[in-house]
Amino acid sequence: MNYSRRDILKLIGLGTLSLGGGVALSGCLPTAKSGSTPVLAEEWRRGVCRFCGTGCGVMIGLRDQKVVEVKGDELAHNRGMLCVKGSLLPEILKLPGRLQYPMIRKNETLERVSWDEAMTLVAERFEAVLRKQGPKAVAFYGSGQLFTEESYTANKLFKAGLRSNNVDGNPRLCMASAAFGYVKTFGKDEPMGCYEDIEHATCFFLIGANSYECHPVLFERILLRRRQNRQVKIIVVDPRRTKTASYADHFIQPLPGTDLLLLNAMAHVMLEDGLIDQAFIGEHCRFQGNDGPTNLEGFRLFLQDYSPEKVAPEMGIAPSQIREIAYLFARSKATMSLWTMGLNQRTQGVYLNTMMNSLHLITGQICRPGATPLSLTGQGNACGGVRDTGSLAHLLPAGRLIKKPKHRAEVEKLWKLPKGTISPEPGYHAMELFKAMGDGRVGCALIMASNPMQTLPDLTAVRERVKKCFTIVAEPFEDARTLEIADVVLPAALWVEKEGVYGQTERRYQLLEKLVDPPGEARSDLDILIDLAKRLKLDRIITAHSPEAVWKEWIDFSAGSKYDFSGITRDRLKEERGLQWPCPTVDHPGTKRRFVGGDDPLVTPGKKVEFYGNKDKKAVIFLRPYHPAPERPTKKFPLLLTTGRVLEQWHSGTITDKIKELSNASGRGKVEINLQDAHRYGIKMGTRVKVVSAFGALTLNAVVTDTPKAGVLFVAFFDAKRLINQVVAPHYDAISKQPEFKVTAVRIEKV
Ligand SMILES: Nc1nc2c(c(=O)[nH]1)N[C@H]1C(S)=C(S)[C@@H](COP(=O)(O)OP(=O)(O)OC[C@H]3O[C@@H](n4cnc5c(=O)[nH]c(N)nc54)[C@H](O)[C@@H]3O)O[C@H]1N2
Ligand SMILES: Nc1nc2c(c(=O)[nH]1)N[C@H]1C(S)=C(S)[C@@H](COP(=O)(O)OP(=O)(O)OC[C@H]3O[C@@H](n4cnc5c(=O)[nH]c(N)nc54)[C@H](O)[C@@H]3O)O[C@H]1N2
Ligand code: SF4
Ligand SMILES: [Mo]
Repeated sequence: MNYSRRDILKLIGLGTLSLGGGVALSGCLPTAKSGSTPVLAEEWRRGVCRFCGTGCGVMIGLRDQKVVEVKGDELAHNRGMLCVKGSLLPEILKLPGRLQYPMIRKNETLERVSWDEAMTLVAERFEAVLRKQGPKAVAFYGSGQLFTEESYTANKLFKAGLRSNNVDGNPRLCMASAAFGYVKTFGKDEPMGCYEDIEHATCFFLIGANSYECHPVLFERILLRRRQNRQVKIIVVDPRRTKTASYADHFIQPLPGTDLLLLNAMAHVMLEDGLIDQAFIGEHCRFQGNDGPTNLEGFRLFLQDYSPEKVAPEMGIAPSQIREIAYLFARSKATMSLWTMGLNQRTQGVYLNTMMNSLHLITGQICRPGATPLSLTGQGNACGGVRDTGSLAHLLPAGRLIKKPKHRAEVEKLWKLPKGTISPEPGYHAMELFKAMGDGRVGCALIMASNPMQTLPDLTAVRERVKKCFTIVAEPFEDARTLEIADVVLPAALWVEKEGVYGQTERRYQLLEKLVDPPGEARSDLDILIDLAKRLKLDRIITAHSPEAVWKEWIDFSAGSKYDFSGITRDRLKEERGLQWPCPTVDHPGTKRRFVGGDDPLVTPGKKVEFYGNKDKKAVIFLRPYHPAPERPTKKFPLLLTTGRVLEQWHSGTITDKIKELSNASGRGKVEINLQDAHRYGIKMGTRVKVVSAFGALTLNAVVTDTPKAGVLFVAFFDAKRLINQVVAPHYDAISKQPEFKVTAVRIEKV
């Protein structure tokens, strides 16, 4: 797979690829159909892409015990399609800079040691801190990129074994607002819809999602749907005219941080103009105001303040645009909403998520093929690995909460623990954890499959603070910025160098088998956790010692819960292209649409729709007042910085920035500035500018473009040598604790 830069640009260019006689419409490669790749593989095995939450099935070609090529799995949900990152998967196992052996920091430098020496020290430090400060002083920071078995084991080791609820991870930066949104509305987390809804929808509402670059295979599917049916409309809401927006039938370009005005105004129009589904609301919903229960009339009164005319000026858009999309959303045969970080990474992230659910409920655009709210998951295993297993500081497995005595008792029984083992106090969420690591409250922390010293907000302060804590980092690459704060480094296996299960956006679990050996002495995260459990004399709690055994324990645990996937056995995962839960028995085919009778086995027989996550089986419509983001343009900081991603790079770039073809195509980190602003500040293409906020500063080259709205700057966060998170503000949502990566007030200075 030797793509030149020109090839990559061509591949991601528009309409240049052949797809089963047709044309690929976005940044995807129809690799399964590609005839140009020479066939090298001796053997083909099934797997899953390690990158985004789309969770594409891949066929992995092996030769001489090495991965030599991949192609999209034609029988998986992605139907043979892969994006550029997926197509280059074989490269990720050949990258330079792999950590080969454990290291311990001695006199400032990391020095090679044996696994035994490293793990002895790790166990000693955990024990010492536990003895001195108790369970609240130890912590685990994990990832939506660990396998389910790994997150489950870490969660159990800490919450049951060490009695510490300090288990959190990067999904806090990513999915927390969406998870809270689902729980608030429907009583349980995880989307109800599925990818197949794309083939039924007639209106797509994409808000705060740049799917062309971040979920390319799904976006491709949306474009194909529109090509086949001219009635289909795409609405995009984004402060930047992204590649995604360039395909929109209706593009709304608000100022960052103002979306709740838009969603409330859409609801206002729907109620005033009779676009709602009274029968559906009456049967399946109840209303909740800030001071207690209310009703449709209460909702109508609340929305009086949100007429399009009132809110449009603050958003920087026209009132007619709001009316237009409110009608489209409500009147289309089937409306599917897709959203990601533009809504989640916001101080009103949970409000925005519940409001998205509410728009579907009041219009009855829900629980029918094509009609569904679908929050897109970022990482490949944030849903299956972290949300389902409850690996966050306030959660317990399968939709349970630490603060509920009944839930703790259930988990104690399932894990065969003495009553009262699980601490009733939620642990530190990510933002608090990294404070606690700095002020002595947390003395020993294990970080796995995340690179927080590049990806947390308010990095200038955080990087200085955390040096105090004894930190262990399990990581495959020697240049990950988090290694700078590590006292112990553990070399980790990557992707198909180990075995495990991924669970993606549409509740589908898929298996990845181990196909090659990791380099040097690198080990899987599961092996590291099991070793640690043994050394801490907790092997009576961590009894499952292989991915297969952990999976068996986990599916048995899920039996009878609202997350029931006890029918998703390892054997079935080996045979089938993933399975969607609920799936309570081995002969159950899995559930495409949750809460829908005839499809979801947990719905009472005879019912068409049942929101069984809540006791009264109703979904909740909340009245959500808009508050401006804490960061607003001021005289000193007149612009708004928003941050995010580019197609070719994955997060902190530890993997993708080493793949020449990808890093060439993306270029270095830079600041996008609107033509108007550039003119005002005398900035040209390539001018060196310093982006300054109240929290930090960073110098970058400018790119003058019409992508961001006037007054808005954009910087992607992949570049390890240009840490934009030094500039990003520390604010977070009061409910989900998810940081507001998308809105920071800044100024620019020419350098
Ligand atoms: N290529 C690539 N793909 C990825 C990833 C990656 O690193 N690289 N990461 C994966 C992960 S973990 C995630 S979470 C997803 C993220 O997927 P996305 O959320 O689609 O990606 P982002 O670039 O973070 O942000 C999306 C858009 O939100 C817009 N935005 C900013 N502020 C606002 C606002 O106030 N309102 C609205 N409506 N929009 C706003 C930005 O301009 C941006 O275009 O991508 C996944 N896929
Ligand atoms: N400014 C800004 N910052 C953001 C965001 C944003 O939109 N704007 N988005 C946030 C979001 S949504 C997310 S999800 C986070 C992502 O933040 P991170 O998870 O911190 O970013 P990654 O680069 O994916 O870090 C994963 C690390 O794990 C390593 N790794 C890969 N595979 C394995 C494995 O199998 N085992 C182990 N032990 N290590 C492995 C990688 O080399 C890498 O160092 O970033 C957040 N930060
Ligand atoms: S869309 Fe996501 S899962 Fe699919 S190939 Fe691309 S990065 Fe991998
Ligand atoms: Mo994410």
